[in-house]
Amino acid sequence: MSKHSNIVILTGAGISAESGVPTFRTKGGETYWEVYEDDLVPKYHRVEDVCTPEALAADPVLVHRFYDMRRAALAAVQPNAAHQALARLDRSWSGDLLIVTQNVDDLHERAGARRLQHMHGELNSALCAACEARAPWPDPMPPGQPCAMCKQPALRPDIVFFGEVPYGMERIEEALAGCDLFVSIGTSGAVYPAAGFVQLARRFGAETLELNLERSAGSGWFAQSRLGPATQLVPAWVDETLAD
Ligand code: BV8
Repeated sequence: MSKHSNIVILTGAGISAESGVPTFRTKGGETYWEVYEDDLVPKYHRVEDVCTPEALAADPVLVHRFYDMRRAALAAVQPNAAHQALARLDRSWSGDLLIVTQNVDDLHERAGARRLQHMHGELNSALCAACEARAPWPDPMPPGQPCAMCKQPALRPDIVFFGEVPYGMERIEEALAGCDLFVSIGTSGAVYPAAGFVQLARRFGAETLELNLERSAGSGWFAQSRLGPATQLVPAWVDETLAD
């Protein structure tokens, strides 16, 4: 890869997989979350049942419990070599760099990444559905928690559900317009607008690289695809980029 100045990196569930954070599963064309509840048998939650505003309105107890379980599971996982390599790149890179993550876990920041945008929200944050105030929230969040700002019993997981607008889109589009390298790590390319970022980057003339365990829905858009586990591919790519 030639020398670059400004880099945008998109990450998905695959970068956290080797930390033990379950990715999506698709069975018979349906997308599920594989969630380990108290017992060791994974339970499958259909995305439509837990990741839409309609699901939150229809069954707040289920949706809050689903996110409580995933938030609690964060205490048992650690950043892996891929998160650490990206944080090292972030610290050493003198050009523009933005890590855009679709993930709602906190593993990028725990590895030390700073130039980071959570476009689908964060497990450790609460959003007030009444006044849109946000607050750090590492604990369980039963439905109806009062907002510290407006006092309404309206706190919800600070998560971008399907049909809601992802966070930081202006910042992301600006970074894509100015980058000369776009790297996608551990994402299936199943969810938009994230899945379309590679096409935007190409239109702006950037070089494009995919690092993924297997071919994804978007592989055809990338100038180069390297297949393998993120904990091997990402540190090697960061070494290569810093040595350029
Ligand atoms: C929006 C919440 C308008 C947090 C999530 C029809 C066509 C096109 C689009 C649509 C359509 N109908 C509706 C839409 C839009 C919709 C959408 O894309 N639907 C899909 C299902 C078709 N999108 C939306 O609604 C978005 N909003 O469009 O608003 C708008 C847009 C722009 C500007 C203004 C307005 C909102 C989408 C956000 C939904 N919320 N999550 C949470 O609970 O997690 S998305 C959810 O799915 C996850 O957060 C994650 O982002 C995504 C799953 O994708 P991945 O991260 O890629 O994970 P996955 O498991 O699928 O893949 C893992 C990959 O890793 C695999 O490829 C695997 O091979 C690889 N891997 C595994 N292990 C490893 C590995 N790689 C390396 N190493 C390993 N060890």
